[in-house]
Amino acid sequence: MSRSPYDFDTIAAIATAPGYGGIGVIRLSGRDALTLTSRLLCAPFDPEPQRASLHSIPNPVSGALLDEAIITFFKAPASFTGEDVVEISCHGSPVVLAEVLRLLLSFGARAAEPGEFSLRAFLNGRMDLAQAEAIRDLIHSRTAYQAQLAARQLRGELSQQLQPLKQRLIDLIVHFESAVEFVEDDLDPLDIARFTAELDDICVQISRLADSFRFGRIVRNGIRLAIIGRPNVGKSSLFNALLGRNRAIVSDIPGTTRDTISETFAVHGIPVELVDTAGIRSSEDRIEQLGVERTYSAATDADIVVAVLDASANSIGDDLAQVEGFPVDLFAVNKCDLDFRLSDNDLHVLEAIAPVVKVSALTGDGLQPLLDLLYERVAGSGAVHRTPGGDAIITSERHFAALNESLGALRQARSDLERGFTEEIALANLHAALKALGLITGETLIDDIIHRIFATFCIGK
Ligand SMILES: Nc1nc2c(ncn2[C@@H]2O[C@H](COP(=O)(O)OP(=O)(O)OP(=O)(O)O)[C@@H](O)[C@H]2O)c(=O)[nH]1
Ligand SMILES: [Mg+2]
Repeated sequence: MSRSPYDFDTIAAIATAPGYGGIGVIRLSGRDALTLTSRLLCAPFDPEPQRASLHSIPNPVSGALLDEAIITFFKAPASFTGEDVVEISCHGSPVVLAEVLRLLLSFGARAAEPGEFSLRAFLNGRMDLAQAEAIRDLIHSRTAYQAQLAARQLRGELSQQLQPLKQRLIDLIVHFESAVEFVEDDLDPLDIARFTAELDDICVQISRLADSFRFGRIVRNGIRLAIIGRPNVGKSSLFNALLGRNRAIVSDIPGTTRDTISETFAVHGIPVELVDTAGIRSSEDRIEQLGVERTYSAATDADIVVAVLDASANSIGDDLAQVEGFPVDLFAVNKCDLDFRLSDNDLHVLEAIAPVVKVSALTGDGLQPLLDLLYERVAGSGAVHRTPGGDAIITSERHFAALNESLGALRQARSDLERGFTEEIALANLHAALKALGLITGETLIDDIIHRIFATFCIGK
């Protein structure tokens, strides 16, 4: 049988999350996957590939039944890792899973390192690095939109978008290499114009991808939003209304919230850490003072600060005085279900500082416009990337750095050409640009970096 270029030992791990469940899966990958399974079953195991079958797993010493399991065999190379893979679906008992894994290890399997199955899939050419990273991101996604982006990358969207750019760079490199080899004279000015135009266009495409990281970073990391304001304006009520549950204590006693509370929710797929804060006022109460200090820190640490005002108050003077000096991104004028006492002039004053949304935490009115405005504020023009089937969105710092490295080299190559430098000099930068793009898909990564990337995966994946 022909071996893959990477001929590894057989690894085993529990692939499902810890805890109790309907089923729990143990995954084996490597040349001895079938033999080890036969030893586990104390019986010959010669299954049809890609088919699931029911088997009894006995205790090898007493012969008593340990569990009944559905076992699926994926024959190399048509498996996740590209090697022989066996997936043993036991009942989801941590005790049974641990015992089955222990038996497999005692028969000679090795416990898989985090991400080792995906590492093998990558090394055996089953997927490129960007796709393998997408599996990790898909597993760790906190919002449906994050999962959707990861799934698009897993399907190869980013790799496919990079492929034609890499091909165009290769064409340029081939052209220059042959020019260096065969042409005595300098490049024709017409040729230079053609090459610089081609480089410009490649730069535009790479820049577009790199620019998507502005939005991609937010989708990946989320934002922190602090709700601030005077006591009793309805900050905790707004916090609860946005979360959709009564997390914070609400009362008509000013100074109810003493400490910051935070919870995460999603706004159009972006994870938002919402922070409720103590109402700002000067107080003799030491605990309240400490709470207000925390409000200051929360507002400083936040990406977005929403200041809440009371629409039924006679003037905005008090409310504004308390939030003065804070970097307010948005005013939420709350309690709009009551008498609206703010004058047009008050609203103009506010609007001169930041956008204003009228809301009622009590009835829910105005909450959707508030969320839409928040989204616009954080996503900005990046919001256009949300259209399905659009360009790939970069969500990884590593990919962003590689794109920028490639852009830097391309711009250097372009300016060298324009300034009449030799093709050799431009070539060095074109090679560097191509290599940087290859970092994303893993073609030009050194072993050490590859192992560090896969170590961020979970065990069993
Ligand atoms: N009518 C009306 N009452 C509201 C609204 N939002 C909050 N309230 C009431 O206003 C009072 C204060 O609400 P909280 O949410 O505790 O106010 P807060 O800003 O968190 O106050 P502190 O924690 O003391 O700083 C409570 O009695 C709420 O029921 C609203 O939209 N409409
Ligand atoms: Mg409160």
